[in-house]
Amino acid sequence: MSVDDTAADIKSMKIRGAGKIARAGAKALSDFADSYEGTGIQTFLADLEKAKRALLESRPTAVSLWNGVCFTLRGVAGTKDVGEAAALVASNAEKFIVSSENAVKVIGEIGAKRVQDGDTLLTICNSSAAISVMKTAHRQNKNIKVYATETRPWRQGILTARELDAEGIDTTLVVDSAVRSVMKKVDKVFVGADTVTSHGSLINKVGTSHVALAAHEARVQFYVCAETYKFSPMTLFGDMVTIEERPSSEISAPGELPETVKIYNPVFDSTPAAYIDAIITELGMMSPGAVFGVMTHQLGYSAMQP
Ligand code: RI2
Repeated sequence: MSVDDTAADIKSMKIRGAGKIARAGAKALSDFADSYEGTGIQTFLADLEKAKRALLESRPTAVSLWNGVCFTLRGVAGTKDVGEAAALVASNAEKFIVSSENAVKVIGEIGAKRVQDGDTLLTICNSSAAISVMKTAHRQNKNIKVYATETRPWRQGILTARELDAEGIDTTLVVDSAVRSVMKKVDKVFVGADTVTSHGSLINKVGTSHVALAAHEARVQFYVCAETYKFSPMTLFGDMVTIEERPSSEISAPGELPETVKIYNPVFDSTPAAYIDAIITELGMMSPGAVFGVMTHQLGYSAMQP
């Protein structure tokens, strides 16, 4: 698929989910490089830069897209000709896609260790990483029940409920405002991540911070399922994460409200590290406080480049 079509599909949320948009970005760059017909390396690098910008501008919050795109273009500026550059883009993209899919599987295995037979779980939105934990626990014959929150305005909770049900998991859909009431029945919360900051806060679907507050109040464990390419290197340098605002039409149909009523539609929110028991990554489970060390020491210099 072309870079412009991929960027448009990410923007319209035809392709959505922090991991999926990162893989789609990597694949679009790989396809672009593969079908490139020019021969000048400088023009190719400039065109790649334009393609990178188009992808990064499609959605601003999930750092996974930024990391996936940057990983795919790593080392390309040092290549001698278009053939070498295109081959590097393709092999980087392939590496990123394979390792990111594998990370979701590993997170499922690590996270499932925290799920006990008989547990009732709760999740918000539609996170492949969080769903991987629930599916893995279920496949290990642990008897679990899951509450999926509807997740307005896009109602991705419907996707989650369908997916869990298809797996044979006992699933209950609740509206977002029921979270505090049902939390009394919940043992553990597993959510996904769009971005994890250097001090261990979570940026995820709007409403996640309410889920975390309700879990904290009810002394329910709150786990974040996040591949390490959702760690944001820019936050090491004090950058704030941009919270995407989407069109008002996603909340209210045209003509439904007087024109004087304003609509505000932020689609992510920030959950402070204090409300997070652990972050489950493909490298293992860690406390939010360990994110800084993992970012700077374990992931190395490349993870720190803004
Ligand atoms: P995985 C989604 O964003 C949700 O916020 C979800 O928690 C997060 O991406 C992570 O999803 P959106 O694209 O990468 O629906 O775990 O706005 O699939």
